[in-house]
Parts: sequence; C-alpha cells; structure tokens
Amino acid sequence: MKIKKFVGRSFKEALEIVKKELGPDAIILSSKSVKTGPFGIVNKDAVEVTAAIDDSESVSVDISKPTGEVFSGVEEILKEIRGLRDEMGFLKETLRPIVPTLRIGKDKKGLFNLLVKQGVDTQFAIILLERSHDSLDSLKGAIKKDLKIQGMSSAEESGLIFLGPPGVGKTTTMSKVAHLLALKKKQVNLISLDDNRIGSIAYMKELSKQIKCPLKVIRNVSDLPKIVYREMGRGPILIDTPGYEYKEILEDIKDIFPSGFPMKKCFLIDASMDTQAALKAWQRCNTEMIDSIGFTKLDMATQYGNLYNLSLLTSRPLSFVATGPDIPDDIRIPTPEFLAGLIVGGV
Ligand SMILES: Nc1nc2c(ncn2[C@@H]2O[C@H](COP(=O)(O)OP(=O)(O)O)[C@@H](O)[C@H]2O)c(=O)[nH]1
Ligand SMILES: [Mg+2]
Repeated sequence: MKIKKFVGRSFKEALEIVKKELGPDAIILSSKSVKTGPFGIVNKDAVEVTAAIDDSESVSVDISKPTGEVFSGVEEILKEIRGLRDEMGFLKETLRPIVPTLRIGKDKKGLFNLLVKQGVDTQFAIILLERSHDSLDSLKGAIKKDLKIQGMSSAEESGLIFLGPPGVGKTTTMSKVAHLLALKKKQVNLISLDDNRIGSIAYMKELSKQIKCPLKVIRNVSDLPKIVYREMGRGPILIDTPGYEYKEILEDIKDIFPSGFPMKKCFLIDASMDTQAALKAWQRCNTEMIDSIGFTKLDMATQYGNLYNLSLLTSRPLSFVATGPDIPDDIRIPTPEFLAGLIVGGV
C-alpha cells in the first residue's frame, strides 16, 4: 500500500491528478483545505487529497513532483494506530472518574448488570465487584460481609421503640415482635404513644389481651420515664409511636432522657420503596440516635437491591425483616445468606 498526498486548486482537480498518477483504482482516504497562501492564510481554492493504491498495482509514481510526498504506507498506518491507541488510553483514564463503569472488566459486566437491575446503587455495585471474583457466589460473599444482622437480642433484653413514617408497619411489626417475645416466655410490656387514630387503642388493647401483657397508653414522651423506669426490670418494653412525628419524638427522648434512653430505637424502612424515598424518610430524623433498622413489606417489593443500599447508607444493624401483613407469622431474622440471595435477585 502506498499513500500519497495531492494538492489541486479544487477537489475535482486534485482527483484528476490522483487518477492520472495512481490510476482508476486509487482510494481517497481524506481531503481537506490547505494553507497554501502567505503567512498560513487558508486559500480556499487549494485542496489536499490523500489517496492510496495497493503496491501490487503497476502504477508509476513520480516522486519528484511537487504535488505530494511518497512515504511508506504501512509504517504510516502503524504510526496512526499507535497514536489512536495512546489517545484511547488517555481518554479512558480521563473518563474513569466520570464513567466509573469503565472500571468493570468484561468478565464482570454480567454481574454488574444483575446488581443494577436489582436496584443496587451503581457505585456500590462497582465497589462490590472490585471486591469479588467473577462468580455469583463470590459476589454474594462480598455482599454478606457488608450486612450486619443483629436480630432480636436488644428487643429481648430491654425492649424496642419503633419509629418510622406513617404506614411503614410499626404497629403491625411491634405486634409480631410482642408475639415472638411472648413465645419466649418474656414478660412483655406494651406502651403506645397515642396516635389519635380511630381503632388504634382498641387494636393495642386486643393485642395486650392476646399475649396477656400490660398496656399503657400515653400522650407525651414526658410520660415515659416513670413507666419505663418502673417496668424496666420486669421484662422487655415495646413502644409503638405515631408515624407523623417521629423526628419530634426522638428530639423529646433526647431532652427527657439526657443520660440515655434505656430502650433500643429501631427505625422501620418500607422495603417496597425505592432507595431515595426511603433515605429521605431516614434523613428526616436525628439518625445518630437510631440503634437498628428493620425492613417491612418485603412481600411487596419487586427487587431487593435497596436492602443493600440502605444497610450501607444507614450503617445500622438489621433487627428483622417483615415479610407480609400477617401477625404473628410474617417476621423473620434473616441470615446474611438469605439476604444476599434476595439482593442478587433470589438466586
Ligand atoms: N404487605 C405487607 N403489609 C404490611 C406489612 N407490615 C405492615 N403492613 C400493612 O401496612 C399497613 C400499615 O401498617 P401499620 O402497622 O398500621 O403502620 P404504622 O402506621 O407504621 O403503624 C397495614 O395495612 C398493615 O397490615 C408487611 O410486611 N407486608
Ligand atoms: Mg401505627
């Protein structure tokens, strides 16, 4: 292959020169206006055409002509390829911080797509894949390491206060936990911070009857200390709260119990919500005061990547997951294996 440049006053003229010199089989590689005038001014009438012809063709090329300079085609192409490769490498490095997926190797692209499809945050997915090999088991292993599962230990010891937005499942989940503790022969104490909802007190009374445990209904957090300190030694205390003011309840707890609240504070997150919406609810309150989280409505969720995102973003251990509305059955303390399986799409 020989490559040659030709200059004509117009593209047509340059083409004619190409044809004349290289023959009808010449291939035009590129054309451009060239600076031919004095002081580098572009003379629009001058066009430079780069043309190529296979070496095997018997074409006579007059290298002494001023229209172009003959050079070794292969060398030129190799030089070009090297240049392009360098440029690509440079571009890749430049784009890496902006397009982080470039960090995912070809072998892990499938796992990356799987995680993102399940709703795992893209950045988290990249970091997870950097920490694992290109197998699902290895990926699940990396996920498991990040999940902290606490279980019911704090509920069994001193009890829990359930916090979270309205409708997340506080009353339902508290009932399930109350049943679980009652099964373990714990002397449960129920407290309800009245949410003024019709039927709410009646519901709590029914629950206290079912599991044969005392119930106190109070209006304010300021009523809590005397009950909490009196009942604490007898068994775990479970406190239900109204959803719409969980931020204020936490602030009151901080003021009213300056030396520390004796019960663990569990924040419930609806697993069927997307990560951003759930995070917004979480960030509305003084999150430093929250000890653990619980996911509800797993049965309503279509993907579980948000369980991983929110475990990391809240950096709180998980107490339990609620898997349906039925009391007392739909609650479980998941193993890391079970959760990791859900997160990668139930495989
Ligand atoms: N499908 C499903 N529904 C649930 C779950 N937990 C609670 N619910 C339902 O969600 C609604 C609100 O629950 P509730 O406990 O009153 O929420 P609260 O306002 O936070 O106390 C009720 O209809 C519950 O039956 C769950 O895990 N799955
Ligand atoms: Mg409620």
